[in-house]
Amino acid sequence: MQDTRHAVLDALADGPVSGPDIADRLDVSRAAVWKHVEALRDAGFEIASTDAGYELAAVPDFGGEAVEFGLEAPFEVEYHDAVPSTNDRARELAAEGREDVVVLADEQPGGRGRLNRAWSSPSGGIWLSILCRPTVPPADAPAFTLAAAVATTRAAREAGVDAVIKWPNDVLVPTGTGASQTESDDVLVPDEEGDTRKLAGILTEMEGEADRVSWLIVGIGVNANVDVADLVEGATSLRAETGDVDRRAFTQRLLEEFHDLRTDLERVVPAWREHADTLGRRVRVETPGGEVVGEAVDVEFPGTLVVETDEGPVRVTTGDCEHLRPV
Ligand code: BT5
Repeated sequence: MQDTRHAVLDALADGPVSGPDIADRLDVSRAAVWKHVEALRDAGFEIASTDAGYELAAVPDFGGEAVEFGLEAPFEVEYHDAVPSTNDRARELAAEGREDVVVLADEQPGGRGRLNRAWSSPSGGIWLSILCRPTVPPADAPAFTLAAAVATTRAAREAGVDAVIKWPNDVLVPTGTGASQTESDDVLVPDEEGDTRKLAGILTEMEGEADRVSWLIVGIGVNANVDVADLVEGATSLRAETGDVDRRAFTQRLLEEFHDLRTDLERVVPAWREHADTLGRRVRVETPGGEVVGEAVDVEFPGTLVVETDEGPVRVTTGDCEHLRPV
């Protein structure tokens, strides 16, 4: 949101205040104030005009201005009712040299997961991409994926859903029906189906040189106020787990938490461990170099999974991870 519009909105929130008063305070013309008030009304803000002046009466449920209003993180939010993929739109903004912009959409007909897998993104979700330009080497980029997983998990927990993180980027909700872990590891099967359901996923993309990230886009998809029937099998939504949520508040919490963590990357891994469901489990990780099977014993900065295998510890930086359980 433009700075003056932001200031007009803040003045209205502290209202009632007259148009001339706002104009004097912000050193702009009365016509400009009127233009901003009308633009805010068009964006869904209810602005009452009383004898005492203008006053903010209601904030829209969702949208760019709505999320920016009261957001305690320095992001501009570009909202779309529908955009093929917020990550693709963020890439366009990156090419224009922008930073600290969040692209947010209600619906994404071309949502993408990792390795170009399809990501179902019906209307009612929270589909967003954060474009930033951290001054870190590319090798540190995974820490931002972990930070996004922590931020999403914390926002979900505050909304009343017991979310956990599966390495590296899945936010899951346990169904409570799974077999408990035992020491036996004779026969192991993936516990994807039935034991946990996927609530959110993260897709981090970046461009950079050997020693410096140029831009980083963290795409986060949260199945918020959507029916599970409109998602893929094995998915869940906030609606299914706890009922519809205030998407504006949820998005603000997520962005604020992400911002806090990105400014202090040292805190990311300890925060991730707190919510991790992967540590202490038997896992099978499909990596570009082959399959790694063993017990996930730790995560190290910037997001490396340490798997204790029969041949000793193996450090995995990327791959698809399955939690295994004995049959
Ligand atoms: C991910 O990929 O989990 C990353 C998803 C990132 C989506 C966000 S939305 C905003 C931004 N814009 C984009 O275009 N993308 C990002 P991956 O780990 O590869 O998981 C993909 C797999 O999850 C698919 O193959 C399906 O099996 C499953 N899946 C697809 N849609 C899902 C959904 N809505 N909920 C849960 N699981 C889903």
